[in-house]
Amino acid sequence: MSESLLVTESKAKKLKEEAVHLPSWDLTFRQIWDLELLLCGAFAPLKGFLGKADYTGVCQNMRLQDGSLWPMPIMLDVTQELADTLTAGDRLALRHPEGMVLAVLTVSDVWTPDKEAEAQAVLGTTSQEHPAVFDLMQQSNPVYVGGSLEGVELPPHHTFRHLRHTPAELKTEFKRLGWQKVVAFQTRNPMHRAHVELARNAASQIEGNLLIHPVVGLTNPGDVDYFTRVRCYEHVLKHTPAHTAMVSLLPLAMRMGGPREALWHSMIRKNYGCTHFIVGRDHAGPRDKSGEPFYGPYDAQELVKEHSDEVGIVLVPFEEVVYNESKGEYMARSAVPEGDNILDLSGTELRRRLKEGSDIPAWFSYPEIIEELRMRYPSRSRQGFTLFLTGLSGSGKSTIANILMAKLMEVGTRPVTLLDGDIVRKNLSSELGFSKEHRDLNIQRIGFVASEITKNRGVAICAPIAPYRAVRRQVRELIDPLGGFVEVYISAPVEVCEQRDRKGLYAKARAGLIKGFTGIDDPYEEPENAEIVLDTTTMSPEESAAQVLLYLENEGFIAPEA
Ligand code: PPS
Repeated sequence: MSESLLVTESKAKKLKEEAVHLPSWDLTFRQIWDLELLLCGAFAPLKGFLGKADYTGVCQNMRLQDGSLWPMPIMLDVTQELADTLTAGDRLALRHPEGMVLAVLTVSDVWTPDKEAEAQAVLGTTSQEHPAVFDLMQQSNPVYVGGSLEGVELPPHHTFRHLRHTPAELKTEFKRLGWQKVVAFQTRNPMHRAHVELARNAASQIEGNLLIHPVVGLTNPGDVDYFTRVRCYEHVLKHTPAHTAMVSLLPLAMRMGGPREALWHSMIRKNYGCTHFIVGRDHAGPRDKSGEPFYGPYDAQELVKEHSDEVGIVLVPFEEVVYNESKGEYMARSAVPEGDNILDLSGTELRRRLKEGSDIPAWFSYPEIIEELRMRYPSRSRQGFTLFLTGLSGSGKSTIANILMAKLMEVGTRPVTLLDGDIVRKNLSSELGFSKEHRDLNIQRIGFVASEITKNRGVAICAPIAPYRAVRRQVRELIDPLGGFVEVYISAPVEVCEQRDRKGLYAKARAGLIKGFTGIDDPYEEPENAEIVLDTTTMSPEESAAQVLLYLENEGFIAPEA
C-alpha cells in the first residue's frame, strides 16, 4: 500500500484553484526537504506536519498520540505575522520559493514552542555548537503550525534524476530486480575503501543486496557537496560485483541527532522497502568546537536495536573498519591481531592533503574518487576566499580593507571585490536601518554576494560592523564549503573608536541624535573564533594588513606559483 500523501491529478487541479484564495507560506529550505519526504511516504506514518499533542509525545518519549513510534519532530515553523492570521480548520497553501503550490495544509494547531526544551529532549543538548540546535534557536521561525497535508506535487529536481526514487518506486525496483533482502547504507560523505568494505561485508553477511542511500538534502555544515559525492558513489558501484548494489538519493534534511536520528533513518529505510540497515560508529553524530562528540560512539546502535522489531527492520551493527597494513586488508579494529600495523587517514588529514595537493594513498581510496575530490578541492592557491572584517565603527575596518584590496590586486591572481559597510549601505542595502533584524539582513546579503564571489574563485573583502555572532556564523557556514573564509576581528575599545570619531557619529550618538549606535546604546558581540585578531590600538593599518597577508600566505591562499 502506498503511503503517499499526493492526491489524484484532478484533485490536484482543484487544490491549485483553491490555493489562489488561500493564505500562503513560502517553504524554507528545510521545510521543502521535509515536505518532499512527507508527501512521498518516506515519513509514514506521518500524515502532515506534527500537531501539538504529537509534538509533545515525540519530544518526550518518541511516540505519536496514537502510540506509534516516531523519534524526530517534523515541524512547520512560521513567522508570528502569519501565525496570527491562522486558526484550527484554516487551510494554508504551501509553496515552493519559485511560487508553485506543493501542498495544502489543513491547520490543526498553532502554538509557540519552548525550543530550548525541544533541543534538550530531542538532541540531548542546548549547545548551539550542535548544528540542529543552532538551526532551531537561530534560524527557524518562532511559531509552529500543525496539520494534515494534501500533496499537489513533489518539489522538482533537475539533478541526477536517474538516481531518484520515491518509496513506491524503489520497492517496485527491488521487486523487478528480484532483491528480497536489501541492506541500506546511509552516508553523507564520499565513500572511500573502508566504507565500501563495510557496506559490502554487511550485504554478504545477510546474503542480500546493497542499497547505497546517501543523503542529498541537508547534511552537516562543511560536508562535501552532493554533486561531488554522487559522482563518487557512481564510481563506487564499479567496485562492487555487478547486479548486487545500487545507488538511490535520499532528499532528507538531517538533524545530526545521533541515536534518535539513527532510529529515524532506520524507519525511513523501512519505508523505502529495505529489510536491513547498517549503523556504524558515531552515526549522525556531530562534534563540538573542541572535537568532542555529542553522543557516545555506539549509542545509535543501541537505540536502533531496541526498536528494530517494532520498526520491522534488522540492524546490522558495524564497528570501525581500519586498514591492517601488515595483512594488506581492511578489518574491524577489534579483530586486528596485536602487533599488526594499522593505517588511518583522518578527515582532517585528508583535507590537508587535498589542500596541499600532496599524496593520498591507494589503500585509502579509489583513484577516480581521489580525482573527483581533487577537482572539487583545488589547492588553496586556486580557490576563492572571503576576508570578513568585523569591528566597531572607527576600529579601522575600511582603512585596512582598502589596503588589502590594493595589495591583493597587485598580486593579481584573482579579481577582488570590496564590500565595505558604508558602501553596501548606499546600494545593496540602501533601504535598511540599524535594527537587529535589518543589520542581520544586511550581513546576510553581504554573505550571499561574498559566497558567489568565493565560489567563482575571486576574493571578497567584507568590512561591515556585523555586531551579531549568530549571523556571522551563518555567513561562515555558507562560504566555508565554497572556498576560504577568514574572519578578521578589528579590535579597538569603544573609547578609542570614540576618540577617533572620524565621521563625527559617536558625538551624534552621545548627543542622542543617532539612536541604537553600536558600542554606545547597541551591542557588539566580540568574535570568539576569528582566524585573525588585529589590535588597532597598537598596530598601524599597514601593519594590520601585513598580518592578514602573512596569514593568507601561511595558509596557502597566496602562493608564489599562483
Ligand atoms: S551593520 O551593523 O553591520 O549592519 O552595520 P554596517 O552596515 O557596517 O554600517 C555601519 C556604518 O553605518 C554608519 N552608522 C551606524 N553604525 C552603527 N550603528 C548605527 N546606529 C549607525 N548609523 C549609521 C557607520 O558609519 C558605519 O560605518 P563604519 O565604517 O563601521 O564606521
